[in-house]
Amino acid sequence: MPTNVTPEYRAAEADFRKARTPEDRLQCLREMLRTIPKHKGTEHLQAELKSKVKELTEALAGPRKGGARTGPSTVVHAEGAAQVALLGPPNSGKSSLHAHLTGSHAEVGLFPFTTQFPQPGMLPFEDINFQLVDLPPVSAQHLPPWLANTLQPAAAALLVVDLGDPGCVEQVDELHRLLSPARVTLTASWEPYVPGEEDDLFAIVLPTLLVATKTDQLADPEAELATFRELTGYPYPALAVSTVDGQGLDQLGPFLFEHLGVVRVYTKIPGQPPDMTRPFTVQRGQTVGDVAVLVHKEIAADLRYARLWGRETFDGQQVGRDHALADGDVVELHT
Ligand SMILES: Nc1nc2c(ncn2[C@@H]2O[C@H](COP(=O)(O)OP(=O)(O)OP(=O)(O)O)[C@@H](O)[C@H]2O)c(=O)[nH]1
Ligand SMILES: [Mg+2]
Repeated sequence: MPTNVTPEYRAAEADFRKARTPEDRLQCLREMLRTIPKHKGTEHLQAELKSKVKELTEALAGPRKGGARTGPSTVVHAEGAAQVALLGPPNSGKSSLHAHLTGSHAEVGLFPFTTQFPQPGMLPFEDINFQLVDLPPVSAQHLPPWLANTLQPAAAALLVVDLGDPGCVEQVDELHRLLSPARVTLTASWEPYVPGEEDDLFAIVLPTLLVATKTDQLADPEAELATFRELTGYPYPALAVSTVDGQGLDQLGPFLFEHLGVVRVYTKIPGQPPDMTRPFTVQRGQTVGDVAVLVHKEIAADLRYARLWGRETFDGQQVGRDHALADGDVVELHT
């Protein structure tokens, strides 16, 4: 944060860090631009804010007929328990994986650069879904200018690699080199990332799972995966899969559920049985107050207490808004 900023700017920046949807982020960016002190020391940040506003405005406006950009939208609104982006070199099997896991009709090609635009799809896991976003390859030959913007709502990434491709080590190195100037960092840590006041405002930090594909073509997938990890030094947790024989595919949902710390919360109305069909999802550590916000903003504002049924509480226990929830909890919100 620049020095000598007004409380107004400070608040706008804090809101920006918390904003989850592209629309909210754009609104916060505009407010930051309006309230930032206009002097030499902030010129760089002002310019950056302006370019981010322009980028996001254009992305949200979508492709225009006769405009410079054509094709589907590059903004994918997060849905389900979390959004997870598929990143990887050309032809590594991202779209095949997407199609198998989500039932999407993501185009699979014999040749690299088949996918050109983001494609969302839902991976079902028990009674929730994860949103997987298929993406074009990350390669120096063609890097979509909108990629970082599209990755913004993602909570995590799958780094999809074909270990049978002799160029895979170089390609994955290149992918990291290309993401870095776009301020996208892949990390092996799946602990929730909480940005501090001094952290890069526009950084995107994605917990990453290395997904080795096409294992049906490898003689000894686990050994080749171990060699790849040793050679590259990439510390990501890893999973070996094949869309041909199905290896490993059923492990992805449980991995995401566990590592993203998903907590399912069921709601009930006083005197009625709980709705066990559609849970709200929060992250481990989130509270009754956070669920209330998901149910309804007004309920959240007027919340007095909640009654809770769950594995870690006695039935009907009265708790406050700061009570942290556990997976499977049933809550009754009282205003
Ligand atoms: N044997 C085998 N082939 C696979 C597997 N997954 C993908 N393929 C093949 O690999 C090729 C590329 O697959 P895609 O899913 O289009 O790869 P992609 O990463 O989406 O490619 P781009 O969109 O160009 O980046 C296709 O010929 C697929 O049939 C797998 O698990 N086993
Ligand atoms: Mg593809």
